[in-house]
Amino acid sequence: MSVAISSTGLYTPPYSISNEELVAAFNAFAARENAANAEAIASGKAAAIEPSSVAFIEKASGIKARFVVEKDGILDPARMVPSIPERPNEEPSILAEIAVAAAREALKSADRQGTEIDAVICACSNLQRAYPAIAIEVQKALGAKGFAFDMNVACSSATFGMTVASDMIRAGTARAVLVVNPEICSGHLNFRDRDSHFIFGDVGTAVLLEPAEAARGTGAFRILGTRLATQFSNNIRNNFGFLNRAAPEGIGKPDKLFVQEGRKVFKEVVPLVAELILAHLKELGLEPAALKRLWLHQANANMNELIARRVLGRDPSPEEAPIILDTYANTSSAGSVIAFHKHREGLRKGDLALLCSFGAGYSAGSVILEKL
Ligand code: CO8
Repeated sequence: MSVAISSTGLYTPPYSISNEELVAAFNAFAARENAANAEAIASGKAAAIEPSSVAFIEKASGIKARFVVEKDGILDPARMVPSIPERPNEEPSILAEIAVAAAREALKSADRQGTEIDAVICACSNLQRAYPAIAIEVQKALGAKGFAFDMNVACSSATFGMTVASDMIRAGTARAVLVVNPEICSGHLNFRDRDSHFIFGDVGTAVLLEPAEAARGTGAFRILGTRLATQFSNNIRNNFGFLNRAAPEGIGKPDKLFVQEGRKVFKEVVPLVAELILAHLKELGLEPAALKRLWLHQANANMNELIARRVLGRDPSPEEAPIILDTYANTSSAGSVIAFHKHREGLRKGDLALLCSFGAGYSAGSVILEKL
């Protein structure tokens, strides 16, 4: 039996922050800190915080703006953290809310009801709480049957989630599986860190998987194969966790947020991903030239160009390897799903394409698709 992606859904938060706005807030924060530490800086005991730059951000990453669930707190130089009030347990949690919004769009475009779903996987890089699982809250909100669970493989959560869903459908564990990817990256981004303050945005995506013969969506794709890879690295790390309270001296330190060695990540992940894709194509007996579209993880525009070039053996056209990070920034696991959601027109029945993620872990996932 073959499995298909029958539809997708996207929730885009209401606020966008341009590079100009973000850099103005960062530079106001830096000026405040430098003024407060003027003596230490003058005596060489502390280093001044260097200003951020719009031109640098755009050139180094391709990012021009990002969507966020809350904007004022991020842009307040005295705060630099989104302001997201806690909600009573009786109300939907924000992560479930944005997952449900994306899921409803996916259900609608596949002409399915929530009751026809028998498994929900919430696959994302930052879960709001330890338990109960966000996925179970989403399952209840949609009136879905069966079971639900959360999983986290950072930026590769969506492709790993799709692999699990596809395998479960083929094994008969479930029939229609929703994989949701709610990513509130602004909650784990250090907006006071010049090296990374521009990288992430918030979003929610959903992918509905079913047996290919049952797929009703107009933009459905058969999954020809999935291939996953992981390789341990400390170059992208976040030490936030339940044991922090057992070592209170570390609470609030920068390592409890997203931290990376961006250059090393770039250099090490590009070959890892290109090799994964090429090995996957070979395993399926397919030529790289047969790929009509590459929906790649959206972390860095230059990185995507390099990966696409290594796979295709030539420069990709903008249509072949669509970029959405200019307006969404890096949305962790949701990035390649947004690219797929927004840029899958123009393909004909039988055309081959690739959806691919890569990120912390390191982790990478390749999903080879055929247009139905
Ligand atoms: N403004 C001006 N100058 C700057 C800034 C800035 N904001 N930041 C750095 N610079 C300066 C540096 O100081 C440096 O100066 P000098 O040359 O004098 O030392 C110079 O610019 C160059 O700095 P870098 O070498 O750091 O810059 P790069 O060209 O490497 O670009 C990038 C930095 C854009 C971060 C790039 O390295 C990159 O995109 N790398 C890949 C990153 C990647 O793919 N990461 C994946 C992580 S995502 C993931 O796995 C999900 C995790 C879970 C999500 C968590 C949500 C928060």
